[in-house]
Amino acid sequence: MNTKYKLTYTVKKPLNREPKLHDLVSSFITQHEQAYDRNHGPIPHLCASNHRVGVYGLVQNELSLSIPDLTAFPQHTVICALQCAGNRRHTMRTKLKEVHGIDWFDGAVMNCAWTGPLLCDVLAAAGIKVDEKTDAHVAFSCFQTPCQDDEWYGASIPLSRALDPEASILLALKMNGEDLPPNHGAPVRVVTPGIAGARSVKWLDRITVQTQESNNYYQRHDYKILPPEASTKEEAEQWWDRCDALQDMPVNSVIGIPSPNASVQLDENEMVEVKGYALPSGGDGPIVRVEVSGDEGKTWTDAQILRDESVKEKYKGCVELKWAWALWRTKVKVEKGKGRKIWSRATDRSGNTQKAPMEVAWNFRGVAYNGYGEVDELEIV
Ligand SMILES: Nc1nc2c(c(=O)[nH]1)N[C@H]1C(S)=C(S)[C@@H](COP(=O)(O)O)O[C@H]1N2
Ligand SMILES: [Mo]
Repeated sequence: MNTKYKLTYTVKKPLNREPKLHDLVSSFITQHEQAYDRNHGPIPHLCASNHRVGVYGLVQNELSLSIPDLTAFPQHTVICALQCAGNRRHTMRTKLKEVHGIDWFDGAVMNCAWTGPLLCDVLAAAGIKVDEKTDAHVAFSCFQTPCQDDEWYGASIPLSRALDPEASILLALKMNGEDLPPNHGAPVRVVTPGIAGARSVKWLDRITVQTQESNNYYQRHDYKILPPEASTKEEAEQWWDRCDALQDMPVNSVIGIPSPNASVQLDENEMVEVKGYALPSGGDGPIVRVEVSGDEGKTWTDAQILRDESVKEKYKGCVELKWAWALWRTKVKVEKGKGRKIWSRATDRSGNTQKAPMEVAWNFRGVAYNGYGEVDELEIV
């Protein structure tokens, strides 16, 4: 363990928190104060002036890159949603069956503008020794602190994805135009658009091109969709090696306004205003449609997908919204009374759409839940 730098929080009690949904859906770009935190260990406060990222493994030239070295590569800005695989776990737990993991509600996601070199450019500088067709992987490691289940934090993605410039995978130095804050990975983190947040390794120390996936606990023993028969920790043991690591996240949407249990006054047209976010599946963005139902799916109304023009102005040259979330709003009819529900259903460019909650398969870790967005226990007056 590196004890040269300040650490905050502990292995036993890492920082894990999510913002209020009402606030989260109020801004297209998530400010870092509003962004969820997910840590498997303490937060290291590293010094940008002596930090280095090593590039090792199946490469022609091993590299040791300082932050100025990373800044010397062409810099790209990508607006993307970064989401914990366990986002919405609470809904899976309450609608389907008990699951194992942090009780995330719908706020373990942020939509930020990330800036830094493309991973593929850094790999090109090192020179890859295997051809694109070989089943190889790019592993990311952080050795700064021990974690709850391993001595270090690591993840990997397929080499083919890492080499694809269209995949927009970054070694991010900036978040929303400013240096990364320590809790989000300063001075450099990986950002893997469309892929589960677990692969976006913070406080990046090393990139390794290898023939195996990362052997870190969080790649091999967590962040997988196990089949429903793996229903206890003991049963899960037989499945970890047989299931693929979760990479692309599924299409999703969530209702942020109104809040559950709220008492909502109908407007002059007897309608309720509804707002939320929607996320495309993996690389299949952007979101093309969001529908909302105030009568448990009998009728659906198309929501308006909101476009934030100021973002185009601020992040010129980065108007591609394929990886971003979509914020949306609409008004729906809901009958007066108690115990009312509103649902949302998103569809992305490739036609992937959400299923009704009861059609979603349960999994032991409660990852990648994407049943309809739902707000319930409303009192409509
Ligand atoms: N080094 C390191 N990187 C990490 C993690 C971690 O615990 N340690 N958590 C991962 C997980 S599970 C998620 S969802 C995202 C969360 O990023 P955030 O804390 O910036 O929200 O970081 C990923 N990168
Ligand atoms: Mo996560």
